[in-house]
Amino acid sequence: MDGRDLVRSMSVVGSGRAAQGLRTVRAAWRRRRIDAAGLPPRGAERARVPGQVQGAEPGPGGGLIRFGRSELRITVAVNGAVFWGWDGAGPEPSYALAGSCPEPDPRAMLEPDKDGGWRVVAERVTVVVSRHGAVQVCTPGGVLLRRDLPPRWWEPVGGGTARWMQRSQVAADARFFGLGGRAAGPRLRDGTYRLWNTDPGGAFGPGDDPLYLTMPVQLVVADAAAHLVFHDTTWDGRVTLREGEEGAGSGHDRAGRCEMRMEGGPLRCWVMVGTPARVLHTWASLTGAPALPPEWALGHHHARWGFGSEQEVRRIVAGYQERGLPLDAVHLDIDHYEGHQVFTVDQERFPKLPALAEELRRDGIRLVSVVDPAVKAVPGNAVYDGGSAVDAFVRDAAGRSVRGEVWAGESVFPDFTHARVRKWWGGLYEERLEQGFAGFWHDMNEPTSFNAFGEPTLPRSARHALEGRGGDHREAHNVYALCMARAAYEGLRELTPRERPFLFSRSGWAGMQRYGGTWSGDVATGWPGLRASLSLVLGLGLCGVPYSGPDVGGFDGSPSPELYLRWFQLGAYLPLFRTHASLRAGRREPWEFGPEVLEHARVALAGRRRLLPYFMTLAHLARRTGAPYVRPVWWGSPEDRALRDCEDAFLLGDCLLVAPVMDPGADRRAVQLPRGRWYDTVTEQAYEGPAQVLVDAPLSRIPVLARAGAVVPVRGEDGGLELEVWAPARGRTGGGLVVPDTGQGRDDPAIERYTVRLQGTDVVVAREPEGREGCAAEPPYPVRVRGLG
Ligand code: NBV
Repeated sequence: MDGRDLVRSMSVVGSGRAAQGLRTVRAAWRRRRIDAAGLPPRGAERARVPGQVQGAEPGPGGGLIRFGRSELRITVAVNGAVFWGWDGAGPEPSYALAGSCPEPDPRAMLEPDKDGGWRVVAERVTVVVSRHGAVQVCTPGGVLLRRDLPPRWWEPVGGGTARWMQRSQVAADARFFGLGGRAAGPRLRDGTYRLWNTDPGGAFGPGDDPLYLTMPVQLVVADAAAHLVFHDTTWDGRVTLREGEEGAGSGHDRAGRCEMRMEGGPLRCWVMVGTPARVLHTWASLTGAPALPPEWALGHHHARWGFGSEQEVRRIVAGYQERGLPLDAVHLDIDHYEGHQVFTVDQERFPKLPALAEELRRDGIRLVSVVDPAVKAVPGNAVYDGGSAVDAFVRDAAGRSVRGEVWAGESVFPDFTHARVRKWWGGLYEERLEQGFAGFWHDMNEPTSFNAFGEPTLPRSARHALEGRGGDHREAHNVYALCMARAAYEGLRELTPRERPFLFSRSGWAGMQRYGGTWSGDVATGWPGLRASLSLVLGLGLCGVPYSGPDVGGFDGSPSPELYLRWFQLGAYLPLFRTHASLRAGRREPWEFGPEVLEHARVALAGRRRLLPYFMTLAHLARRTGAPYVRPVWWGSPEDRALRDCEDAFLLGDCLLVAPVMDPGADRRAVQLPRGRWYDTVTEQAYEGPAQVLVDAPLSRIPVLARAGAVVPVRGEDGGLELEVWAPARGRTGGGLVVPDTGQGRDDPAIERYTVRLQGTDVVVAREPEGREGCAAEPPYPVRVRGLG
């Protein structure tokens, strides 16, 4: 038992749940016993490398290259992504891919290269394979982006799963991003990052790794180009990164390095090359378009672990209403369950939930329900009985159901890697809809099971269907939450065919954006936690998951009024804007921090409401292009190295640059601007980038700058759509996209395009014609020009 285990078990014991504390000790022993019996002992292993090249066979989009002790399959897909798999691994089956694998690009050819190697030349990338099996990814102009050295496997002598290791080199100037949600990012510094979805078991800060949502996706940004590499294997692993160094003027650069060590699974990967926007577009075309949230989900949410009753919910809602503060959703945590059992309601404390939901909905407020995967293992619990009837729960290698310990007590876990189980689980959301819930918040789905020692999850030997292939938890663990999200999403689509399902999930994996978003989990209250919040949102966006946000104010403890306000101001510009906190944490309502904070929070809330049409536009653009709403400042100019290292500001879409305050006592801050003119959206002062500028950041607001020429769709005073247009710089033009959508239905409104130009001292805004014959028209909304000084 290490120190952390001890803290984990003590915190459960110490929280007054002594009986549960003891059960976590039992659960941990049980887990250990199951694995001792169910996992093959690690015996002698044989190391292997590919060996010398033997020959090659061209095939569609690439071909197969044979080595003495392995073979490598390379295929360029029509979307420009390159796939390669060792030992003959193909792209399917895969949990990440949306639907089936894209068609091979017939233009990509396998050709002999010098020294006995081979190469595949495609439109956006050239892949060169050496005769020993090193794989180089180059731009079409021949600049090297990544070199994968020949991999190495360790195979158990008696047969079984092989571990593998892959070392790679990237440009000396390259920066690493991604790997899922990392608290210490977004730029991933030298260190080892684990790929194993983990509940850190308490509030986390920048030093904690891994967290709930990991994925083997790296976005590497260098002068020559960006590339995204995805190792499509769900197993546990570790990625060690080391940034390169440039030998100033000496010409002796040290390459950046990446070493990946995986406990099993195929050695196969996808690589996409281009600008960040292009790479993310290709990634979304491969793994699926991000689900579109309903408009209300882009508003302000209030959650709380510890809403004791319907009256308490009403009291909080009234607090918002009496003060005229916008509120769009209220989240009910596990305390509204009967004895913490999922898909139940405590009838004493929440006797008329559907009526409460209806009442709130009339005021424009939706109810969101937490949903935990663990099911209390007692006959008479309808979910347990129903699941048992369809053989839904995970079993161990001996065929006994695996029991863990979660909130409700001894629990079993649905095996979401089975289509039948997903179907059954998806149907259970009908009960939630009948209770009046409009959205769903998946928690504890790493999956977490409280164990006093060892890992807080299921035994590694627990069996899973894995879509009929069969396997164990080592392979299924990281996709457990992804499959749970799929179950809910598909169930909701059937149950409410005319609505957009809204769900977000604590854990997940590559491709989870197809079903919804995520949130930070239990981020520690404190200034480092505030920084970690932004890191998570940025990093996840670069992995293709654009909708997320933190617990505003942090999960535990009590933020100072200043910290709470700065968090609130940041949250107001993130996709999921939600205040939430733990059972024992201090209050989080904006009026609990004194009149000054209340007034500033009111401004942040009003600002968010005003920006709703912009957020909705960003949601549509994310769905169509894969571009996250929240982007690093280098998004449009990745070659600007000063921007690449900037982690304390972000672009919200194309139009806005948000510079949150993440240090106590600050009333000004430095902002690294990308090229072009930027206006402070409050003072309208213009700044010229690229530059580092000092801007005012009084307690009343965080700096938000608008790009000259931008068209920002906003909600006007009367609730209608308006265009806020920022004057282009002299000699420049501007423009923007608007997707007018105020709904929650399935229809897909067309994208409207606007152009902006200066005519004398006037700013002229025109709507671009839709068809070829049409002519430019006046915008159908009121236009407000700003920045004319
Ligand atoms: O359901 C209770 C909490 C929830 O409030 C939080 O947001 C989750 O991240 N949940 C974790 C389980 C308990 C954590 C100590």
